[in-house]
Amino acid sequence: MRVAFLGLGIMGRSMASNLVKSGHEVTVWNRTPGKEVEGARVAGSPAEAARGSEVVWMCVSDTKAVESVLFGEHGVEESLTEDMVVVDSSTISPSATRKFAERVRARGAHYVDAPVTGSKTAAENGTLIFIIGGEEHVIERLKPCLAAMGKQFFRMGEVGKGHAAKLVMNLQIAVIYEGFVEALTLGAKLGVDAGTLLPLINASMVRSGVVEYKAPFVLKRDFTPNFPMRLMHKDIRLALDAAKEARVKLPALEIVEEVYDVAVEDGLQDEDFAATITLLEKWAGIQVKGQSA
Ligand code: NA7
Repeated sequence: MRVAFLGLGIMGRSMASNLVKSGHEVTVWNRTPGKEVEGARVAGSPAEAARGSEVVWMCVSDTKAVESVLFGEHGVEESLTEDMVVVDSSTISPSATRKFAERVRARGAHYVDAPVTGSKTAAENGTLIFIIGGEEHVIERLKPCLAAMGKQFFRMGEVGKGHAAKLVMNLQIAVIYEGFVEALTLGAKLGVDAGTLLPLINASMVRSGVVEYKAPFVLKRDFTPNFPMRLMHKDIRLALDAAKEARVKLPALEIVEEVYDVAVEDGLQDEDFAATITLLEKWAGIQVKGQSA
C-alpha cells in the first residue's frame, strides 16, 4: 500500500521501517528534520507526505501534536481525498479524537484510532498489539499494514474507543508497577532482598506481566527509556481527564499521578517510567538490590 508515516520517534521509526520491509511504499515525515527510515521517501510536510497516499499513519507525542499534524500549517487536511484512511497510533484523548475524526470524515476520508501496546522492542520486532476504534470495513483495508507492524489487533468499537481502551490499559500498568516497586522498597527496608522476593511473587497470584517485564530492568538499574516517564505521565493525565469527563473517581491513579509529578520535577522525564522506584528509594533512604541482578 502507499503509506505516509508521520512521526519518527521511538515507536514510529520502527513501525515505518517494518512497513518498508513488508513491501509497502512508504513516505515519512518528522517535525524535526534529519530523521529517516531506510527505503522510505522523506517528505517536507504532513501534507506532502499524505499527497497520493492510500493510508496516512500518525505516531506522535500527544493530542496537540496530532491536531497540528492534521490541521496545522501544511497539515494532512490539505491533502485529504475521498476514501483515504487516516490512522492514529499515538495515545491521545478519546474525546478530541472523535472531533478530529468528524473533521476528517467531512472530507470523505476515514478515521481509525489504533494506539499500540508493547514498547520499543515490540515496535522493532513487529509484534505490537493494536487497540482499534473504527469501522470494520475500514480496518479490513488496513490489515496488510497491521500485519507488518503487529502480531494482533483488538477492535474496541467505533472511533475513540481504541484510545479509551489504551488509557484503561496504561492506567493498570501505572498502578500495578507502583504497587510492585512500593513492595520492593518496603521489602528492602525490612531486610528482604528483591532477588529473593521475586520467585515468591512469580509463584503466587501477585505475579503479573508488568512485574515479569519490568523486574529485570529494575534489578539491573537500567532505566533507559522503553516507555519514557513523560509519556506515562501524559497517559495518566489523559486517563484522569477522561475519568473527569465521565464523572468517575480513580483514587489510586490520582495518588500515582503525584509520584509522576515529583519524578518529572526531579528531571526523570526522559528515563523509563520504571525509574519512579528511585523516588521511593530516596524517600526510604535505601536502594533495592537483588541477587538475580
Ligand atoms: P517519542 O519518541 O517521544 O516521539 C514523539 C514523536 O512525536 C516525535 O517524532 C516528535 O517529533 C513528534 N512530535 C512531538 N510533538 C509534535 C508536534 N507538535 N507536531 C509534530 N510532531 C510532534 O514518542 P514515542 O514514539 O515513544 O511515542 C509516540 C506515541 O505513541 C505517544 O503518544 C506514546 O504515548 C505512544 P520530533 O522528533 O520531536 O520533532
